[in-house]
Amino acid sequence: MPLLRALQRLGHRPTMQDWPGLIEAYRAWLPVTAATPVITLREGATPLIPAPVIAEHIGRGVKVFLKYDGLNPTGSFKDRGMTMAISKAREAGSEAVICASTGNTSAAAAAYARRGGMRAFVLIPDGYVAQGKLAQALLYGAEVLAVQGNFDRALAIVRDVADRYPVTLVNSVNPYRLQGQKTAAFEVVDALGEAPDWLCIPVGNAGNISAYWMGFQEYQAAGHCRQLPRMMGFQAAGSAPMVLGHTVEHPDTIATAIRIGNPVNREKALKVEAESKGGFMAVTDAEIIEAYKLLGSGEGVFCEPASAASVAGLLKRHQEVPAGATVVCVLTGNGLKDPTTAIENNDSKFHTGLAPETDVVARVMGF
Ligand code: AN7
Repeated sequence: MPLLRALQRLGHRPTMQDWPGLIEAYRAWLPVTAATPVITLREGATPLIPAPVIAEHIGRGVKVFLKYDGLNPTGSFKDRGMTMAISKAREAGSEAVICASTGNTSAAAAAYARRGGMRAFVLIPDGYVAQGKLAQALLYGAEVLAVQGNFDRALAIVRDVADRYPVTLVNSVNPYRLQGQKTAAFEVVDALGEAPDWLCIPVGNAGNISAYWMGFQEYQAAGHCRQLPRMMGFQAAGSAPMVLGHTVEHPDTIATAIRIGNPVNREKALKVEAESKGGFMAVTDAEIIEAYKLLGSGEGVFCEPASAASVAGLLKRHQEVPAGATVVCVLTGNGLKDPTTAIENNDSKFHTGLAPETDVVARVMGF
């Protein structure tokens, strides 16, 4: 930021083109070399938005910010991991990638793979992917395979396929994914000038919480922040293996993005919990929807239901937040991903079938 201000004083008007995408922006922190073909859609640099309405619900001078990663090119944080995973796959000469997905990974994998000239195979749980995400995977040119099983089953299959055939696995077991995703923590510290006291984040496969922790730790080791946040991971009550301490055979929640019963990054995430003095907690679908609506109608921020779990969790645990603390809630995906849930869950007035007359409209408005 100081550099940008200095450039502005010299008459430079900042534009989006100043942001080269996260690999170039954080190249020194990432496992790339001059030989890595950078496949980017200029992801990253997402806003950290103050959330005064949520802060007021909590009170005691607590400051709340939303890391709105729904503003990435395909509308979710998955772009951070995918620019890395796809660039490295291309570097290794791969011609096809595969993933299992509750939706967002499939959209990101499809976009980046096609941009890199590769085939993208995506396995999704048949009937449990939000409409916008399916639309994206298809439009980006993925080969979509809907299986009659949940995400966990689909992940087991793609791991098998990637073991046996010449396709690169780009789920978060691919280490380059978490390397890319850790840049979100860098951006939070770059924006605040320090790490927050709490980091609230939705948890499915537990990759993102592990990536954030890696980012905060690396930044602290380099002296970019003094403290580390407590990492607070929130799962949907019907899909809460990290909270229950065991696999959930039949995960269920309105937040289909985190409808995951057997998180592959379980061990990493347990370490994050211990090292950060954080915790995993469950929020009900009703609590998720309340937070989702409050974010929309109170803050003007439209995220998908899974993302709202971070705010639902903060509201649920608000008494434990120290007075004056700074809290960042990660909003992992854009609300436009899942229009069905928004249309079915809101408190807004929607008058239909009105006669096209000024008097009629005015009367309905209450005049
Ligand atoms: C909006 O797309 O697993 O705990 O296949 O889409 O790192 O798994 C999505 C996960 C949170 C959970 N918020 O992140 C997939 C997929 C949104 C998500 C998560 C997902 P992790």
